[in-house]
Order: sequence, then structure tokens, then C-alpha cells
Amino acid sequence: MKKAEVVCKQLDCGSVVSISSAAHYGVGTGPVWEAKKIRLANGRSQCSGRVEVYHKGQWGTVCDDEWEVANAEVVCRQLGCGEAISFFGNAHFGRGSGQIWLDNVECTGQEVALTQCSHNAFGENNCGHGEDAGVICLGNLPKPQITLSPATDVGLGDRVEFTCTMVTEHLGGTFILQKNSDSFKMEKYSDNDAAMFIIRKVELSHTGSYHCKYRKRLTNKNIDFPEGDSAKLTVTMHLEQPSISLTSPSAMVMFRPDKVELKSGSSFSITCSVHSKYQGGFFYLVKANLSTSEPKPAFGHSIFLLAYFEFPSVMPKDQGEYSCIYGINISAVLYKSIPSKSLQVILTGSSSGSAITGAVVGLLLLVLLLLAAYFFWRRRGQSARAMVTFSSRVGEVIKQDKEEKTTGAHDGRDYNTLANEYGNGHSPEEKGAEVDPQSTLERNVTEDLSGRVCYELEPLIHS
Ligand SMILES: [Ca+2]
Ligand SMILES: [Ca+2]
Repeated sequence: MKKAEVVCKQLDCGSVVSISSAAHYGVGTGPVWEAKKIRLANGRSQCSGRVEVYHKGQWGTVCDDEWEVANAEVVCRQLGCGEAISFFGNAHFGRGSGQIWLDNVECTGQEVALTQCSHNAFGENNCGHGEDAGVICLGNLPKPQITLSPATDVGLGDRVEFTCTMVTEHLGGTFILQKNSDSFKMEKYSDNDAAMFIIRKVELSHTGSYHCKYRKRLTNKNIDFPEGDSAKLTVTMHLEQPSISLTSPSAMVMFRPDKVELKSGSSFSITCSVHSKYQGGFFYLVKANLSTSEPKPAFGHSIFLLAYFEFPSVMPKDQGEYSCIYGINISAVLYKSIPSKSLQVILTGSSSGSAITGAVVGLLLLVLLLLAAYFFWRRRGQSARAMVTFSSRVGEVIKQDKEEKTTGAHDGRDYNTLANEYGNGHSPEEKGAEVDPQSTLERNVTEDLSGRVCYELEPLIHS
């Protein structure tokens, strides 16, 4: 009962007075929809069936004498069932029972209720229930719905699908996709409750609002269902950010850093490139937001486009930050990408000041510094180990011998010891760890000798 009320409310058919439990359409007792003292019984839907009117506390039928389309229109309107599609006599929806309340009903079609039409007095008739009148109304027509896929905001050239759907018992009709603002229109007949419209490559002009329509052909006339709600499609240009690079032909080197130092008078060229799904277009070279070059046509593959900007001889005025912008004209509208990363060009006056020379010199300095640090560390480590060996394993004689020399002397001697170790094929690490007193003594003898040699070498190392 509650469900029936909802349906009736949606259909504007009034309140539910009664509904039979046997919901079997066509045969026997079907659902009965009634409102405003009129109802349609035994029909296939709530808006079709045998016409019955309520009078003096009971429901009775209507005789088919003079029954015609204008009468059906009044019945359908009174029930809130929209347009009348057809009218019937001869108990088309089955024989009713009880009173035959109305006979010889003649409407103009403008009346708001069937009882307002001309008719015999209530109950006065020359009919039987085999003449019961019926109508089929179109019903309260639903609106088609629209959905967009993959999104309502798409890129130029993308594929877009519009789907129009209908929830109706009147399947088998024409779906129409229409644009609100211009003549764009697509039609498709469908036996189902939906139809899909595809635009394989959207253009910018496809931007706008769209709605679906549904049209059904009934006997000899078209029934246009109410227009559906609108959905907006926005087609935009999705231009990629271009890349910038600098080529110095003389050096055969391509730079991609933020900053490039160039020798004054040398030549270079800046390459702008972009991945684009669009054909053609052009690049602008923008200098520090101050000036913009003339556009240069982009060339290359359809997905990778580029242009060169040549600088035959670098002048001081050419210094500055450069960036590339990609642009394309579509339908007389210019679309520009966002600027590329910027590339700073700096001039160096001296001939030796190129970026490569600078890098090489810097690298050499670094290597020298590392070498110096290595030897310094090595000598400090050897010195410490030698001190331990001398104090614990060797007698006072050697200690004194050591003290005779200047502080710089044992440094030199240790370095020499290290050299000896290399000569004997031992690693320097083995020395401090595994030394027996005997070999230490022996070594001290040689060390003493060679220490003098190293003493002489020492100034060389320090320099
Ligand atoms: Ca008749
Ligand atoms: Ca009659």
C-alpha cells in the first residue's frame, strides 16, 4: 500500500483508495488506480484500463456510446496521466460489474473532469457491461538522464561518451543527444533503456551543455518525453611544459643546467622541445620576462616537436634567463603552454674562462687536495705506531739515538720504514700488529741507516 502511494504521488494520480493483491496485468483483477472519483481498472499500467467513476458510495462503469478521443483526453488529464494515446469500447479491459453510471458521454476535450462532459443522468443507460469504455494514457513521462565519460573536463582530441538512459515501460524509442547552445544533435533508436553517443575526437567547439531527449512513435504520432537535465562538457587544451637546452656547436656539448657560462663572441643555439599530441604549433623564446622572440615553427614527429634559436656571436646583451613557450593556434584561438624551466646565459670575458676548463681545473685541485690529505694522514699514523714500538721493545740506546735527532727526524724515518715494508712485500698494517723484538731490532738498524736518507728527503715532502 505504501509503495502504491509513492507511485501515485510521483505520478500525480492522487491518493490510493484501494489496490488489489493480485498484481497480474491483463487478466483477472489487476491493480486499480483511482483518484478524484475516477479510476482505470484492469489495465497494463496505472494509466490505462477500464474507466470507472465513483458515485453515491459505489464504483460503476462508463458505456462506450459516443466514446471518443476527446473523452479519453479528459480522463487522462483528470488522472494526471498525460496525453491520451487511444480509447476503447466493447469491454476492451474486461467487463466491469455493478452500476453503469455514465452513458452517451460527449466531451469537448477541455473539461477537467469526465462528469463535467455532457452525459445522460447517472445510471441512465441502454448498455451492458460488454460495452464498458477504456483508455490508454501515455502516463507521467519520465525524463531521460545524461552521463558523461570519462569526465566532464577533457582534453582536445580526447574520446567522449555520452549515455542517455530512460527508466520507462515505454521501451523502444529514439534517444536524442542535443547541445543546448547550437545545432549539434545526434539520434539513435534503441530497444533498450539506454543509448550511447560517442565523439571520437572532441574539438574545442564541443564545449557546452548537453541534454538527452526521448521520442516514441505511437500509432501515427510522435510522443516527445520531457527534456532531461543538462550536463556540461568542457574541452580544454592540455599543452605539456616544454624543455629547454643549450647547444654550443664549437664545443659539441649540450647543456641542461640552470646556468651556462659562454665565451664572448662564441656561438650557441637554444633548443625548445615539447611532447605534444597536436600537430604543428610554434615556440617562443622568452628572455627573463622582458622580451619574447618571434615565433618559430615547431617541427619533428607528431609527438615530439622542437625549434632552434641560433645565436651566432654572443654579445653582452644576450646574457640573461631564457625559457621556452609552446603555442598553437586552433580555431583562430592561440593557446600557450606554461614556460619551460629557465636557463641562464652568462658571458665570460677571458678566453680561458670556459665552463669546461673551470671544471677540469676544479677537478685537478680536488685530486691534489685528496692526495695531500692522504699522505698527511698516513704519516701521522705511522709516527704514532713507531713511537710505541720504540718505547716498549727497544732499549735506552735506541731511545737516545732517537732523541738525538730532531723531532722531524723520526717522521722521516717512519716514512722510510713504510717504504721498506712495501719493498719486502708486506702491507704496512702488518707492521704494528705482529712484530717480534728480534725483527724490530733488526729493522731499527736499517731504519737508522735509511732514516738519514729520508731526513734528506723530508723537505721535498713538506714543500
Ligand atoms: Ca455501444
Ligand atoms: Ca447510449
